[in-house]
Amino acid sequence: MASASLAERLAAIAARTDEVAGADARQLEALKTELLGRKAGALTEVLRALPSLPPDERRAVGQRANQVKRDLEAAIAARQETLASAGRAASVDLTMPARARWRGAIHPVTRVVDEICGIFRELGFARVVGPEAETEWHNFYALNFPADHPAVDAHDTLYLDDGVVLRTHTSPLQIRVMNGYPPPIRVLMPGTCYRKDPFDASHAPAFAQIEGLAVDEGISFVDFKATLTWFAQRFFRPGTRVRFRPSFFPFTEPSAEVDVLCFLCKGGGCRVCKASGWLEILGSGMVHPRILRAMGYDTEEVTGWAFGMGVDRVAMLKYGIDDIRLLFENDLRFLQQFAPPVTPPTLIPGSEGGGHPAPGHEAAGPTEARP
Ligand code: 2NL
Repeated sequence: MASASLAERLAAIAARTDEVAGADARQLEALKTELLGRKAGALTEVLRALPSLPPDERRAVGQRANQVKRDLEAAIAARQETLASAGRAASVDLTMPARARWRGAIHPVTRVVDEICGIFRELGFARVVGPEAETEWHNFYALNFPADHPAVDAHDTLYLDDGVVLRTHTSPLQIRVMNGYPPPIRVLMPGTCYRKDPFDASHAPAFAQIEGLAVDEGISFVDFKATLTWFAQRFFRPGTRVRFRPSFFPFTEPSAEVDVLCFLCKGGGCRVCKASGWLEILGSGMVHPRILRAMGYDTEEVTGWAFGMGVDRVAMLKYGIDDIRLLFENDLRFLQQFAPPVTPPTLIPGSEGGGHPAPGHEAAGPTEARP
């Protein structure tokens, strides 16, 4: 009887399901074609023959055939997944050492600028930035430079055009602030400045400067000395000895250079302080009344003080860097030394002992340089 033979063929097909579990990828493909193939698969042929059965048998055999088909398909899918994950596992070497994380670092000059701005921020100083291409007027004449001052010479200054220079200091920005705002003024101005200088261990044609300016009614020489002394002790260390040495700048009167006691030799004299025992950190003074008057301020009421600092030099002192060119070369081996320390792994309570640190929490050690 046709129905008996269809049921037998179904039973034979169902018995082959066990073969699936042990098949390799090629055998699995062959089994799929042989049993489930659309054209001549054994099961496909059984399903195709169903309409020849009497209705009562057709229903029972049909249900059985669909069950066998679902079982076969599930077994084949499971075997395919097992084979695929075994392939993935074979390509991972779990004994390989972990790759160190690349940690970004803040440039030492940026760090020093941020630190200085942070210290003055506590006193209410705002941070201001401005143009690097400046008019000769803002860069020199508004600052009380005489026209025959050597700095105005094309020998020292990079001229972009007639009357336009690459700023040689950040002071022109102070002029822009005083021109634009009434007192009280408390500003800090970090920025790159340019001079026709050689590029050697102690000079660079582009350098970082930071200037500070305080202008208000009744600002005195005492405010000036006290603020800069407080700053030096915050920036270097508490108790740092500070001295004000008389000096000259066209834009301040009186003017002073500020030194701190050499923190390397404690004043005894060494290579870094050139045997003087003191380190010069900035130039400063009371803003020249001629500048304040040109800004329209009444100098009977309004006074001010200002300072300018070479940030490259101070960063070099702070971090013991002996060649300014290192600050410009962007050599990752140099910059990596300013990366923050690796965060120690966080222990989850109860997980102490054994196990490897999480990725990114490897013990400190040489870090692979990967930009
Ligand atoms: C130095 C000296 C200094 C200033 C900069 C300044 C700006 C205005 C008015 C008055 Cl608008 N002063 N700035 C004052 C004294 C010194 O810089 O050796 N810098 C590296």
